[in-house]
Amino acid sequence: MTTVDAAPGAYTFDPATTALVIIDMQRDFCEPEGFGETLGNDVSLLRSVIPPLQEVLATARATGMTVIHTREGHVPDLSDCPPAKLNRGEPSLRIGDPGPKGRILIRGEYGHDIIDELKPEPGELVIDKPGKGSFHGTTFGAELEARGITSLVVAGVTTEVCVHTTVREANDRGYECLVLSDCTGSYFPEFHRVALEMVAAQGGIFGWVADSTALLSALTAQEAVA
Ligand code: TIU
Repeated sequence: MTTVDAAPGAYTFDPATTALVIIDMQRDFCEPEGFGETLGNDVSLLRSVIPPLQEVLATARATGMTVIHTREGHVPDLSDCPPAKLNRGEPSLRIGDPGPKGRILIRGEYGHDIIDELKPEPGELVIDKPGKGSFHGTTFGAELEARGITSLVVAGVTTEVCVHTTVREANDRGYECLVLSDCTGSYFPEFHRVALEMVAAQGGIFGWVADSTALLSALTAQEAVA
């Protein structure tokens, strides 16, 4: 077992039954002219996540941890996008509209795919999800069960939306979740801070929070022993 110095206390996990889950590091959220920007956000705020997450991803791969990527998006005919999502707010372009990076948040389009810096390797699972959470409308839960995964190290964007929804869904299903504070990001720095506090408050009501340095030193110490 490996132990990470985390809030609200030590997070103990077995790397063999733990998945690194990278949420929605897609061009549509992290680059200009995608879904995030059409919602009125400054997407450059998410880019600080990339360097530490690249390091965590490299270490997870080197130590043989399961790596899972998710992508938020919809089928081309939008049959999996309810009006409650499609008609929300006043975006300059709606989901499915043609944008500079292809149709906004549509599977198969350039903008929908994961950024080059965090490109999945062959053999890594990529879960396409129609919602904010990773379990709703996907095979994510079944894939975790098939692999014997019991703990999730969660990174990606945005902290208070898709990361939070996934962690809440996972916690209800019995998974122990560690959220990486510097590998998650939001268009709203205040929401990021408070979202992380919400995970670890009340004795860890949804899970644990640590930065990537704490995770990496725990994984490195474990490698030295092995
Ligand atoms: N992936 C994810 O968080 N989807 C969003 O729509 N996030 C926003 O913050 N808008």
